[in-house]
Amino acid sequence: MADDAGIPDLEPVGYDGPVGGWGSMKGMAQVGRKAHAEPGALDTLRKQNKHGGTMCTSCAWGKPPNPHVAEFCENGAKATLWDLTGDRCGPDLFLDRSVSELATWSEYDLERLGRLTHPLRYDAATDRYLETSWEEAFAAIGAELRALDPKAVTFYASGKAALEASFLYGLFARALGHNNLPDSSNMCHETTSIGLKQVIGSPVGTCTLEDFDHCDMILHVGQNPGTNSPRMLHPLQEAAKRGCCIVAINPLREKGLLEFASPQSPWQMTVGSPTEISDRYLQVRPGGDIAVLSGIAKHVLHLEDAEGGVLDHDFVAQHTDGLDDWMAWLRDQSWDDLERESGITRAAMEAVGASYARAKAVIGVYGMGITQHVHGADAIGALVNLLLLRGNIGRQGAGCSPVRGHSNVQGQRTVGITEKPDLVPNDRLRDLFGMSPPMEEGWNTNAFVAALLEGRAQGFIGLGGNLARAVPDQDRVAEAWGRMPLTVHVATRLNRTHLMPGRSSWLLPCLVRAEQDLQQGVYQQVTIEDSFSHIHGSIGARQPAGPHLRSEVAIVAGLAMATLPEDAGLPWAGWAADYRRIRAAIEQVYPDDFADFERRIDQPGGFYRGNPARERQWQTESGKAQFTCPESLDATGLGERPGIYRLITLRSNDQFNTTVYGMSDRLRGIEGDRMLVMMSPADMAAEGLRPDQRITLDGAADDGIARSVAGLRVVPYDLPRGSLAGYFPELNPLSPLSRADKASDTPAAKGIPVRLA
Ligand SMILES: Nc1nc2c(c(=O)[nH]1)N[C@H]1C(S)=C(S)[C@@H](COP(=O)(O)OP(=O)(O)OC[C@H]3O[C@@H](n4cnc5c(=O)[nH]c(N)nc54)[C@H](O)[C@@H]3O)O[C@H]1N2
Ligand SMILES: Nc1nc2c(c(=O)[nH]1)N[C@H]1C(S)=C(S)[C@@H](COP(=O)(O)OP(=O)(O)OC[C@H]3O[C@@H](n4cnc5c(=O)[nH]c(N)nc54)[C@H](O)[C@@H]3O)O[C@H]1N2
Ligand SMILES: [Mo]
Repeated sequence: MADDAGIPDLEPVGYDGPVGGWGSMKGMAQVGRKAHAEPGALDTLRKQNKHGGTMCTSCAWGKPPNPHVAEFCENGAKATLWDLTGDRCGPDLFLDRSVSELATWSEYDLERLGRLTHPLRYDAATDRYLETSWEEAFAAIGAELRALDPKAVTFYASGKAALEASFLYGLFARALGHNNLPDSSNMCHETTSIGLKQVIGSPVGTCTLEDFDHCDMILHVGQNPGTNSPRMLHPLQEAAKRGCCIVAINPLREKGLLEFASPQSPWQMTVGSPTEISDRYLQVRPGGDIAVLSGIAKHVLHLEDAEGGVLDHDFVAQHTDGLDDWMAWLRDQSWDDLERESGITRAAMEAVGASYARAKAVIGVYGMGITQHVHGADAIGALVNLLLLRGNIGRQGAGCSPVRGHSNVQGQRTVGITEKPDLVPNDRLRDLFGMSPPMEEGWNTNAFVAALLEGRAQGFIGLGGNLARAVPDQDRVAEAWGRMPLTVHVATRLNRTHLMPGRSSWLLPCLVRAEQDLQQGVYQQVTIEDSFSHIHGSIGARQPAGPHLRSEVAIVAGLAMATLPEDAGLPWAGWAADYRRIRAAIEQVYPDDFADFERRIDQPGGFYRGNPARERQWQTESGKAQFTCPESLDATGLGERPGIYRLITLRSNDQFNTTVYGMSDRLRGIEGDRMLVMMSPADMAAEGLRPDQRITLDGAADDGIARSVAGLRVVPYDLPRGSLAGYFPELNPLSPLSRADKASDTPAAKGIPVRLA
């Protein structure tokens, strides 16, 4: 039953309840039709996330060694079909349309134009992007880059480019003389990179995919698997069938989680039946996670006092630091405060605490719901405090599992995409390549935005992404962006950031991962790292979308050669000719992670680059895993102010970040548009609002800057009172640059203070 886009015929990954099943098949087919996907796309899907195939460009969920017949999900299929569209956005299209005109189009309409096919140069006189040659583009960009102060140049990376291109990109920046390497991770799991590292000494999760087969409790905090990592539904379903207790902590009752949080499993909760579902689904206030996790922990400590035998005393004594201080802090937290800040009843927190005290192996899963807060790192600390009490890190079926976003975002950091020079093996770069890497800290995403707004940013290269739309203070950024003398984008499809040209602006079209990457007559393989620190080979089999496209590796190498002095001594051409040489260089620079790299790529399920925290070696300041006291129970840091709502910005089921596939948020039952705000019926009644009424939201940050988004349709939704939810990137003008996680600078996209205009 393949439809006219030649799509289904294959079952999506294992799960066939309401989240997967026919609904998702339909969603996929619709995108397939809309994307005008090429017939060969089906073959790519068949091999997606399997050994010898292409690794999905959607999320970073693990790729099992024994894949399902179809190891892809609805949204992974959408991403592939979107990449393999038959539509082309060639130079002709720009002849009829000025850049100013295109800049008024929506993300959705722009991306639907299809794949970029030619290198393009912005012509200010006609306000058009015009066809150019690679030679002209490289030479002109190289000359511009040489003329600029390298410290005013930014190289952004958006989590998709594979290890090979990312490694070269980092080297290029350092050879040019800057560490301005912001990446999408700065807006995403930077809180993990800093916060998790502080408490367990590892900047990444400690679990592997197999751990999900052995846990008997999952604390699932602030992550939406049904939409953002649908292949995770399979292990969740298996776990639920086994009787694993799954506790969801989320202000929205997300469909993908509700099904598992239903009280059908044999696990018995301690609280009576009418509240049973919500006891497993803690509908926390935005930013209430520190309070709820601390409340759960408080009850665990109470049970230890009352009954004993709850804490893993050996583990705590041998492996942790700071327990006494934290227990003293926790004793001071009243249940009233914990209830008020979390919006969860004491009974519910105690019920989960009692389950936790009995569970043998617990995994703490989390996502943007806790990382994107002013006290996000403290929320991660609160989750880790709880896990440490019973030694739930560093053994089978237990651990901490941040669900990463972009398919190679974790890997980009592993191979040097970072603004922090102390995360880079600079000595090896000196020894191996004769480089003098800069030692000053560079710009992360927020620092770049601040520099941009102050007129200090002079040149921008984007290896993918749509940065002007993804950052906070979108309106202010849009005004400033075109003032940069140089903007360059390596991209697959047109987006809004491309349409904010600087004086010298270039669009460089690249291959997608599913396409053949032929260099010197040999099809090249690339590698990516998933959320579980497993490295996978990925090979593209589809014909490229046009003869002029180049690989990201070739483009980065081309730019580097055109910019750096010839005697800089880095073998760019040789690297671009044979990616095995890049992997050999990665292995030399990172021997611990990538020993025997080339051979191990062939391992089904990827090879594990290891994680000391999993072995209970804690690379923290104290040398132990750290209990920590949060600065505040309220992760938003907002407190209570009359008339101020906490706005959550999140993803629909029909988008990948700023790439909007359609207007259907199927799992939330919302269809038709994205300019909306979800609100609890009780708050609607209190404000005198009707469903579908259009309202304006004003920003309410106390930094004196006016922010506003108009024309938002009110959608009644089951949310805690005082909170609102709507879509990223449409609501980003409301997100203030001044509000970010204190430890990591991750924008606080989940607790945005707003009021109704
Ligand atoms: N299909 C698809 N897949 C994707 C993406 C995509 O856009 N589309 N994006 C990718 C990327 S880059 C990333 S980073 C991930 C993002 O994946 P997620 O981490 O799931 O990110 P969000 O969609 O922003 O949703 C976060 C969840 O947190 C909840 N939440 C909001 N505020 C709070 C809070 O204060 N506390 C708690 N406990 N929960 C809260 C929201 O209700 C929502 O369920 O997904 C990746 N995968
Ligand atoms: N308010 C709010 N803001 C947020 C978030 C939020 O939850 N709320 N989430 C944040 C998060 S978690 C993230 S990760 C960022 C995302 O920020 P970005 O990573 O900057 O944005 P994307 O939408 O993923 O980038 C999409 C563009 O990448 C290009 N592209 C697609 N595939 C490829 C490829 O294979 N190669 C290349 N070179 N280019 C490609 C296309 O041109 C496409 O238009 O947004 C952040 N912003
Ligand atoms: Mo992300």
